[in-house]
Amino acid sequence: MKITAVELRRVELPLVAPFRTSFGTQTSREVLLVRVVTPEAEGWGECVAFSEPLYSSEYIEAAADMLRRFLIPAVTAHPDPDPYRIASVTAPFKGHRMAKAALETAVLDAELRGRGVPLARALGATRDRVPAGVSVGIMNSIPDLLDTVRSYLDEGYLRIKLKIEPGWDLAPVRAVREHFGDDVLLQVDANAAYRLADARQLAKLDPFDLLLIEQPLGEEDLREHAELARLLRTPICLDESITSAKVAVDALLLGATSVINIKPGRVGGYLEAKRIHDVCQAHGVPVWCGGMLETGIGRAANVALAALPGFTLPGDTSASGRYYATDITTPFVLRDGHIEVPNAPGIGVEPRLDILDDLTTSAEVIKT
Ligand code: SMG
Ligand code: MG
Repeated sequence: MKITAVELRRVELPLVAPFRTSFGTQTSREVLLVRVVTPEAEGWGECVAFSEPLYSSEYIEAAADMLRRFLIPAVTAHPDPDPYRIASVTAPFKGHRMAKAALETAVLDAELRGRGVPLARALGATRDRVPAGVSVGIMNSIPDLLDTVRSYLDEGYLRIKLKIEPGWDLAPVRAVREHFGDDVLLQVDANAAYRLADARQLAKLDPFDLLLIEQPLGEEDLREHAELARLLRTPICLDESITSAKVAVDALLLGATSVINIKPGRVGGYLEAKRIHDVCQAHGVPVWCGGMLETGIGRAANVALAALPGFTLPGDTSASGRYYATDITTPFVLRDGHIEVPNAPGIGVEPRLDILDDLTTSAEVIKT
């Protein structure tokens, strides 16, 4: 494989509605895209880092710097930067998994397009559509929340995830259960907003039969999550803490988690994400595909991953319209509560260049 150029492009898309979590409110999404050019094809990768290091330590400006100064030079200097070799080429540079994932995905996309192979097939997908869940932000009031949940259920979403934080946990869960019943697949996500001392409060969620509670404690609190798991009936599902297949195995063996949210960006790419899927599947541990408000580029790849057989719970793989009035690819739509898996080569979608150009805030091409 030969890479002739790599483009780093930053775009900004307004969100259809503000999205509030325990760590902040977002009204637009700034995205870093990586485009890899080879003689045979072009490939795209979306870096899932946010503008600020509030979800995790990574942020867009750092990812761009990392790519420009270290990752792209190392990969393009390699005589044969095969996608399956990228992770070992970038391994000497510590951390920055979201930056690494974006580059690996772009190279993988280019390679698969060159060979005419869809990403879903390359990863071992067994389905042509995936069930869609939706993540619902913290709202100003319970009536606002109920209106929002009602409209998502009306659209056909098959699972609701409520963002929670201290002061917004029991009341929203109770209200949603009371209004929409016990059959709704319901889970909550704290984005690390609690401490082990909050175990009693979190145990009050037990009677509501939630699928899981996502990342109640801090990213590095594996032992505390294991302790908390012993105090709750609701299964714990780690998100932020799971940064690799190795950490996933450690967390499972410690009893810190019994379900895993797989986000390819957080773990360094789709190949590592598949490893987590494989080890979880072998041990009967359910996994689902997380979301980072991706554009159609990142969403296409996530949906391909979510079509693997071990993804037994609906993911945060919502339709494009949940986030953006205008997406940079043909929008993903909800049909019967499901999203179709792209079956064209590579990630299977093309950016709409006119829209992409309109939303671009900066671009740089690194020639090799
Ligand atoms: O892409 O639908 C999406 C967002 C899903 O809640 C979501 N993601 O912790 O799982 C998570 C959050 C991280 C982003 S919050 C701005
Ligand atoms: Mg989460």
